[in-house]
Amino acid sequence: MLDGCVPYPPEVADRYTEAGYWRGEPLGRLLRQWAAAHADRTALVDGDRRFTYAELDAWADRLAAGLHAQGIRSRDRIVVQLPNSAEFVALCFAMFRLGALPVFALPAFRSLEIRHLCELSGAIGYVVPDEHLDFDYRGLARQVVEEIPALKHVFVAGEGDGFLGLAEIEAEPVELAEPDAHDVAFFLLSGGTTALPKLIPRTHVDYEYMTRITADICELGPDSVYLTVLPIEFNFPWGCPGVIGILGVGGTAVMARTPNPVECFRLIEEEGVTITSIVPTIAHMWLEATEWNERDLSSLEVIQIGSAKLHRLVAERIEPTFDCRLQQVFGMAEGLLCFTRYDDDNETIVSTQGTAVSPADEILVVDEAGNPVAEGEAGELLTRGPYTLRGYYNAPEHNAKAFTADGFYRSGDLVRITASGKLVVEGRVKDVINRGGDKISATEIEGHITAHPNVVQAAVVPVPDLVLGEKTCAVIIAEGVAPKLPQLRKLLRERGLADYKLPDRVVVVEKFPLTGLGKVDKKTLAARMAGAS
Ligand code: OOB
Repeated sequence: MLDGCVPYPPEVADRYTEAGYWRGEPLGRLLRQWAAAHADRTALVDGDRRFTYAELDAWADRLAAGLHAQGIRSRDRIVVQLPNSAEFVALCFAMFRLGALPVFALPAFRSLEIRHLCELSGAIGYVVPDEHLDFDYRGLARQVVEEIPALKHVFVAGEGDGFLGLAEIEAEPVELAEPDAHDVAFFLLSGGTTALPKLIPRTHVDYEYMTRITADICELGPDSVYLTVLPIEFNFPWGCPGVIGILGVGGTAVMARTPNPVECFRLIEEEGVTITSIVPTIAHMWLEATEWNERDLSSLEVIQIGSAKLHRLVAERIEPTFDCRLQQVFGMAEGLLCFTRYDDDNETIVSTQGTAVSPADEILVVDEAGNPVAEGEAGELLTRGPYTLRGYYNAPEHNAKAFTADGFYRSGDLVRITASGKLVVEGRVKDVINRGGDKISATEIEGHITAHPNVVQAAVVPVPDLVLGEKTCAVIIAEGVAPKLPQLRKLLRERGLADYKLPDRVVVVEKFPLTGLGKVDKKTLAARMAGAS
């Protein structure tokens, strides 16, 4: 495995292979097989462009050859920041064939996050769109290239404007050595318990297994049509079963540029979408939109909802409003997925996050001392299994804390298991704000806020919000004139932070409540802020 990654112990890997979970085939080869089986079926729909499996397969070959001709080699890292698009899929499969490693960056990321990802991954390349949602990514690329000398290549999906366009580098397919299927295929990003995201190496075999088993649970087939609503770089739309899962069964993935119901409902009607995955905030927005919607949404068979706590009242409205199934999904980029199942009773579906998708997923619920809690009690979720990472990339110190000695990942989520064995998310022990499914590290934001000359100390806590579930509240102790919200947001934006990370509220206090150990007592502080709204 790539240096800096933690491999699965050999006896565990053998067990997963013998059980048939891991099939030993790299993702680039799998697309070839899918294309052979479904050559003329539609693989991707992106605006008015449609691509058959044969076309996608050939495109990936041409792009792989082009990247190779540009000097990109196996194990080279490339930060990929593209909107939901056919290019993203073709580029990823091209890189899988080459053994080069995409590092998934969210389109919302700005210079600070991109610089961090480039440095952390040792990337030599960066791929951006020309423009997306009124933002010119070539300007961002210019800024990043200046600051990161290791970045030798920038490719642009669309008009290069001084950079090479992706379409320009395509070349006649060449013979390429296949990567090892047990090695890293790409990097996902962690939801930010640490100040800046960590890289999650996902292997060809682990990811293929996860997409296959979830496609099976969702009963996907060649007639299934998946609508990609969430940013495609998220684990949820990419592989739970998402885009890869649908391609594995010969179905069609349709790209939505935004979660806006006008766009998404039109695509559902026009393309006969059968399945999609969204976060609770979007579910809420779509429910409201059904009041005026005139589109025919009857093709929808299931809506998967996850990434943040789904309020029971919202959950209860999904099936009657959309006349389709609701599937609750609890997941993480690190691995473990829990789904409710189609044949679960209604109560289970509206009030739990179901059960793990693989029989080989191991789940422990432990107290603060690391001991298993009594049945039905809440505790921290620890997990390991055939598609859960064993360590973040190049992060030995963090890994020592984030994993137990026997390889369980400490999720930082507080959960309980019901008498019938279903998982229910109760809260978190990690210092993260879950803003409508977007994960924000409190530590990261605190660091930036204290850069303001008049801020002595800052503590960032979640406050409840009807629509987003949680919003970000920055509590500060100031010296002299305290900055107001617009000033703080401006400061953070100038420092290169993504917009979704900017605080929604600022509250000035004289002092923070402290724990017995003298640390800021965030629980008490969050409760006070919730009361003060
Ligand atoms: C998904 O992945 P991430 O990596 O963005 O975030 C993971 C965290 C979990 O540790 C948990 O804190 C929270 O998001 N979460 C939920 C949840 N699903 C995820 N909290 C409450 N209820 C849920 N249903 O968010 C993700 C990855 C794959 C599939 C679905 C979600």
